[in-house]
Amino acid sequence: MSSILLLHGPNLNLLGQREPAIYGSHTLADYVKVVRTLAEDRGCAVEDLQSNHEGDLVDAIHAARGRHDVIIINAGALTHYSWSVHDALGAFEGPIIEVHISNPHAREPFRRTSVVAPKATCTIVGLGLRGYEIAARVATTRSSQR
Ligand code: CA2
Repeated sequence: MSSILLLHGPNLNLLGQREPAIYGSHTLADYVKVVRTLAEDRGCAVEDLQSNHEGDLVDAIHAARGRHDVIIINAGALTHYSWSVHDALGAFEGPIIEVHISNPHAREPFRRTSVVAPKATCTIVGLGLRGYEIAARVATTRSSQR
């Protein structure tokens, strides 16, 4: 059975509780559920982790090597400056799908840079829950393999 690691970075545990105008009313559990349901339907296991600590995400990416086939990552604000997440992703051999709930390019200038993107197979932004569904479809499709 193939396996997906779904990672969420800082503050995404607050989804559905604050800033509904930007991030909507869905909770983190809703986002995880969309990926898990679709992936499991297609015979793929999902492990998920949300952390507010950069090192936890780096450790999880290291541990994914040889254990998971695909990483789906919304690194939160770490997207824009975490070279340690960037470097860790560089050591992962499978496809990496970067996903964002909002469209960072339509927001403050600092959000227009992603240090995750150069390591990602593809990036999906601005589609909310639908973006996660697409990410799960891509992750469970053989042609996503790089
Ligand atoms: O749109 C996305 O998915 C982001 O990755 C969300 C990050 C943001 O820094 C990125 O630029 C784009 C922020 C997540 C913070 O989430 C909150 C949710 C509710 C209340 C407060 C923060």
